[in-house]
Amino acid sequence: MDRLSEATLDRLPASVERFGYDREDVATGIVHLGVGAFHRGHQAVYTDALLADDPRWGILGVSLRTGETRDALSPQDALYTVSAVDGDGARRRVVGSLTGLMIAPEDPTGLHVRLADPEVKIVSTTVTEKGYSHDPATGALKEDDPDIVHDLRHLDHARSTIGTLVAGLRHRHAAGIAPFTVLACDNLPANGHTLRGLVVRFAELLDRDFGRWVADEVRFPSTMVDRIVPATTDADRASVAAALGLEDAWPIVTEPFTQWVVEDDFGLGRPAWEKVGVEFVSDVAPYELMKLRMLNGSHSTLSYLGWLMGHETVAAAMGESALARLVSDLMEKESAPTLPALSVDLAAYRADLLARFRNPALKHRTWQIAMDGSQKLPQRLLGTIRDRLAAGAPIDRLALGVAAWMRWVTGIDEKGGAIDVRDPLAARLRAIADAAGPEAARLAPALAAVGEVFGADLPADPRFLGAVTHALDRLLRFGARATVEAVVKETAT
Ligand code: CS2
Repeated sequence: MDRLSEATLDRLPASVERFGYDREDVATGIVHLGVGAFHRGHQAVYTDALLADDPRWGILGVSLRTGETRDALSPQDALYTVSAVDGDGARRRVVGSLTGLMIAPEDPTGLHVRLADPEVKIVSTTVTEKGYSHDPATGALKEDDPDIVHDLRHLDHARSTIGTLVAGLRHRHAAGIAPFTVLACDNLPANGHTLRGLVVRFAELLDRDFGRWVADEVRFPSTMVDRIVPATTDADRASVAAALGLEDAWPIVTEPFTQWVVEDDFGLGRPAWEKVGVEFVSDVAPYELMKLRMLNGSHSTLSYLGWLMGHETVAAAMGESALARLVSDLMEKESAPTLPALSVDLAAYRADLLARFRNPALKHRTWQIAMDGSQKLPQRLLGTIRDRLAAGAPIDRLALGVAAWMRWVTGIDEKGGAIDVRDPLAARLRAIADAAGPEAARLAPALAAVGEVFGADLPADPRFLGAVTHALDRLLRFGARATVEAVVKETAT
């Protein structure tokens, strides 16, 4: 079968949409760090929709570590298919907004030249929660992180996201070119603000004057990003090939829903993304909190518990009625009450989320969402817990979510089999769990003492520790299914 590419584009069936601009006219106004599935199913799609109107904003996709994306997409001229799927079928579109692909470690100098190009006005990031070299509980730069230590000494060969951004800014500063805007697009709390703190700190450690320039001149708008984009499978590749009549080595399969709320604070202009559905606001924080606490908090809870019950996908986990009820109640009764006032109907938002989780066409693995929990828990569940405790409100369901994570990181499932725990702290968490043994009264406080996840306040709060220990005890004794059923029954009002 021939490959999707510029040369084969006109063989696409009419059922597949395609971009309506000449790619020769497209300039590179954006460099994106972390050109994974999420970026290609979200920002690159919004951008694709407006390049016909304004060709200044093509995207150079950069991988900071491995070359898989470049190797898959370069032979197809950086074209790829996005399929939006649900129970009614699939809508497919070939996206052309990537103007090129680079792998940072292969050509750091070339990347820094591109970052210094005045045509580049925005540098955006989706490098996952663990890609920011920060302490998730405080948001501070981990100055002893080996990549940060390396990058402070060898900025020309920067490995980290922060080092790469600073290398680009430093070249611009030296050449008298106005800085690009840094656009954070990961699920971190106050993502732009957090990234600003990290970049400014790194720049100050290099040189105080340069640090001041970064603090004064560079804009870091925060964003709320939302689209469920599971990892692509071989079955996805096969169904896309069948629909296209052409091979696409790395298609994206996602849901129809998409949302992007962005703080309108760009130093050198921006694409008119509002024409294609992006919401520009002056303060993104309330949207971000809503999304992280409602969607991601329940997504993680659903995934740990669903996986422990033996469900491979989110949709299958939602088929457990008690579990579906638990996450619905978690959103309604524990997360929503902590959110600031917003002109969003939270009951409708919750109902939409439950329907999105049930999407039968998405094979979103619970294991994928369970990954990197140490980096996700603070903004998904622990902030909500802090607000609930401050209000003297109960935290039973949130505590069960945290306990399910603790159960997961022990690395041993309910049948005694191994769990493939992927987390930057996996080895340390496992060692703590092994030393404590399967006794909730020892295990819960030992894991809660991991400061970069729980801070100093939560482990010292008997209400938090009591609720988590109780939930973990039940999970260890009776298993996830019986525990979820019992909690749902007890908390029903
Ligand atoms: C998920 C998110 O993998 C995860 O941890 O919770 O990637 C989720 O699918 C997105 O945030 C949805 O916008």
